[in-house]
Amino acid sequence: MTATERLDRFDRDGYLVIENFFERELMDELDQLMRSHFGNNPDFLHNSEFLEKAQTDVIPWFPQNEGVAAFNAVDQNARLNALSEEILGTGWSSLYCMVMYSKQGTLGQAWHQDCAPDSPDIFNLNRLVYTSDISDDIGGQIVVVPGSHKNGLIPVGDPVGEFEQQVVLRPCKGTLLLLHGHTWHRVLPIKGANRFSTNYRSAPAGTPDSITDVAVYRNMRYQFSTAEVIELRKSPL
Ligand SMILES: O=C(O)CCC(=O)C(=O)O
Ligand SMILES: [Fe+2]
Repeated sequence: MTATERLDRFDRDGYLVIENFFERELMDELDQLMRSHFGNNPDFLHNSEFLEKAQTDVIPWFPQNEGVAAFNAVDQNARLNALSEEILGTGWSSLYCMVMYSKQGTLGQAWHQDCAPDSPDIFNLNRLVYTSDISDDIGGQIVVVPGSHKNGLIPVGDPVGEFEQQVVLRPCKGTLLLLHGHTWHRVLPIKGANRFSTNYRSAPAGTPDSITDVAVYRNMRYQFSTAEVIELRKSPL
């Protein structure tokens, strides 16, 4: 795919999947680090209100804040940075790296937008890295609604209901998923094994660092820094 084709597709769909983007050796190394980190029986960091309302079972880890240098190999990858610049333009910045762990048997993640689509030009770009295969046996597939980054707020409704136009993605080990922060997305329940994904969030020049502090779910807006539901969303009926 040429740079123009990649950009057109990202602009049309609000996401772009590139298989075999990362070397298997690096994926193995990061996968090992995550498994040993979460092996020590992690505590759940979100409060139970979040768990209950968001129907989201994820334990985050920010390895770069703990100086785990192996994770720098992804955000120092020249090809990833060139691709990020194609989408975000000059002066873009890297926000943080977050590993997400979901235990076998948990709910996955309800539909959401990573940031509010209040203005079309203010958004984050997720750069998701999969260090092991996501398959139908294991579950944890990521579901997106193509083009929804241009459709404003995700409608109020069933947090885990289906959209007619949804597309189910099953990223393999080494896949890069670029996902616009306004795109409607969710993660299906985790059945066969523990699930890991790693997100290197980024944003265009001039975007506030707090861009991903408030996510929009179909039943609420949730602020992570204060662990608060800041708006309950209800249908007007
Ligand atoms: O883990 C995934 O595949 C997607 C997670 C997600 O929703 C996100 O990183 O914003
Ligand atoms: Fe998300």
